Amino acid sequence: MSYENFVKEQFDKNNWSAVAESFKDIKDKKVLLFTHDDPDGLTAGAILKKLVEDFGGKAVVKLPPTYELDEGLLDRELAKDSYDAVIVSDKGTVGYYDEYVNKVDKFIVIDHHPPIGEVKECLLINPNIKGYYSCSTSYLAHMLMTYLGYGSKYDDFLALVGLKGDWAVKPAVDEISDYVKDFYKERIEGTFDNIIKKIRSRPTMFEFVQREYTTLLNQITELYFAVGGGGFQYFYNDRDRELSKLDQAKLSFDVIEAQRNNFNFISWKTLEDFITDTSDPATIRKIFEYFKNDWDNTMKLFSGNTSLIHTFGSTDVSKFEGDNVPLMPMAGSVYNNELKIKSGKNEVLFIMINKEPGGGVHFSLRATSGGIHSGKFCSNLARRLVEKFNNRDEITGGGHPFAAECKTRKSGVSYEEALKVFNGLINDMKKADESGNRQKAEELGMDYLK
Ligand SMILES: [Mn+2]
Repeated sequence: MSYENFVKEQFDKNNWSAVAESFKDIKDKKVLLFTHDDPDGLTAGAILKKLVEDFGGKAVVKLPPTYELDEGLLDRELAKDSYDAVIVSDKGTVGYYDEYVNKVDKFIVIDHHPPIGEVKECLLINPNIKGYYSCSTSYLAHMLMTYLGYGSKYDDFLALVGLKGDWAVKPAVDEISDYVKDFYKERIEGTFDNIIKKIRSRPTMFEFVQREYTTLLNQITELYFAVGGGGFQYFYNDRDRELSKLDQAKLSFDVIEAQRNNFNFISWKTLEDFITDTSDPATIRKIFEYFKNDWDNTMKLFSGNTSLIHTFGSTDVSKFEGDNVPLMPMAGSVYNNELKIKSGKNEVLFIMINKEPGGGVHFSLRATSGGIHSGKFCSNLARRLVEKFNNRDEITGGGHPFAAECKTRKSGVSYEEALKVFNGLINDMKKADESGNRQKAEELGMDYLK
């Protein structure tokens, strides 16, 4: 099928045309665009901003540190100017977003995460309400742009980077999600071959099933991750006086936007060629060096401080506890694969728990199978923490079957208290496992019992 036909089919099947229609009268209007500060969110934001501008509107982009859009933040931003529409991109599909729709003429959510609760009132594009199609918000933004008759090679590239950032395309191991195949064949292969070609070079954070090959795409996406703080606000302001006032998420977005007018991808052979073409090579090089150092240090910490806590079905659950550990989730994906080698036939769920410098606790899960649903685990953990300590604005959790996060941030919940709730959840899982209580097991994300 042609990519355009695929897009049309998806819009018809999912009733997304209303969302597309809502862009058509955006001329001279002001749009407030919240997008996630990870590579997918940044690239999705750049595509959506361009789309608003293509229709003659103006978009103000915000990259808040919390994943879900907090009502207080939304209200504060809306009070600063008069906006006709809000777009929330790659920031979850959350039931309580429905409570925001009356704050503005149009409230649009574009997202690929499995929903938390039910969204009925928002203008929504999300293919993962029922099933699960591996993709990215950058790709959904690109589909929307394509449906509306816009696009460019640069937008194809941005969609690709977001897909890489969220693991939907893995050119180093020849794995491309079914949901993006038509796009990949038509727009990427034959055009961006120098970017998706396998090369022997430093393995990136994306090389966790093998470490032999990478691609320039993997390297560029990792670089955007490093520069933008990766959605985890891994910032280097305190390391270097020259970086002390830098807003890294904004720098990453600005670099992505600036490259639209300097897109010499054909001449890119190495990551350094790419960096040289960006709008701020010196700062980018500096941040990337800090990132690589942190990465190596975290891998060393994992190998010294990880232990097996329980085996559920054929999934070995291992736990790491650390204090102020940078890059934990990404390095955890690579370490998770080392654990898998040790576990032999068994699958692995690696749970990392980090005491954050700001006082919060960060739980990060990486799995080699969907046997225990990481996203359900984290949303259950967050729900229990909220039930006990309140503060829904600070405590959040959720994610994909293989990768998920839960953070307590500034909720004031201590490390010990958070760990108690975590241990309670693990104990309830053990009980459900022993009793074979299917309903309870399903609720707890123990999908291996299905
Ligand atoms: Mn995403």
